[in-house]
Amino acid sequence: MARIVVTGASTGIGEATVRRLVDEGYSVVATARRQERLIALSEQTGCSYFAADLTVQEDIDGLVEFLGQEPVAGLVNVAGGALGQDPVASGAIADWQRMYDINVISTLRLTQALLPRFREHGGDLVFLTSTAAHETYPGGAGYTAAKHAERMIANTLRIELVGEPVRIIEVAPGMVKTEEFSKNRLGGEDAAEKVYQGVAEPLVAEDIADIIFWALSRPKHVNIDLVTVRPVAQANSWTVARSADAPEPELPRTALDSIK
Ligand code: 8X3
Repeated sequence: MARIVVTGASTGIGEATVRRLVDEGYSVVATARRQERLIALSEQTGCSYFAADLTVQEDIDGLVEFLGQEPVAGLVNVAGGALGQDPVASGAIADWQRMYDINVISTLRLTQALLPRFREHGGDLVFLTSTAAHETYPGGAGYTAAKHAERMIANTLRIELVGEPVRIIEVAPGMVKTEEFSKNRLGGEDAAEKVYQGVAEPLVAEDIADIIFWALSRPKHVNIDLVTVRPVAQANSWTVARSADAPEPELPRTALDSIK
């Protein structure tokens, strides 16, 4: 049974990925900061877990020790997220630094820690970036900068490791309605709800878990470089079809106003 490590496993896409991979017969090691959520997930799915803050090297080392010498077939880097939607002119430095830390440096740390095994025995590295890794939009620069940087880890590794038995897979979702992404970004339920208001069927975490499973389960000589995925109601980061009675979310409009 192939063993896969999934980060960001306490909620949203990470959690859905753990559930899907377990259902598909993988042995999954779930990691995230919130131990109580991991315990519940483990009880429900049978995954194993290790609570870790991936911004802390000691926790990375602890996770590697927990994994021991048993083979690891893959790492799915889901942990990350957005903070704020301020224009560049007033973006909070601390938010930008934190986004760089959780999306880029944490991913780098764990990737570096597991890479020697993958190079020796083969393995899959999945990077859950975002359409924000490919586009930008008013109010988005802190997040898009971090996601572009995370994507460069994947793009560069694919070149550096060419010919080695390591698959480098990027999955870049657009609008996915999850429990926490927009709430964490905008600081509250109400603001988060507006992001999805009037949008017919935003993607859900299970849609992305499905793609991650699909990419991992291709024959070993097939590398899915990139999957970009959005709901039908979204054309790009700033073009979203909403029902007539739904207001445009306030924050992007504020950001647009501020650059006029
Ligand atoms: C989430 C997509 O549009 O909020 O990663 O940047 S977006």
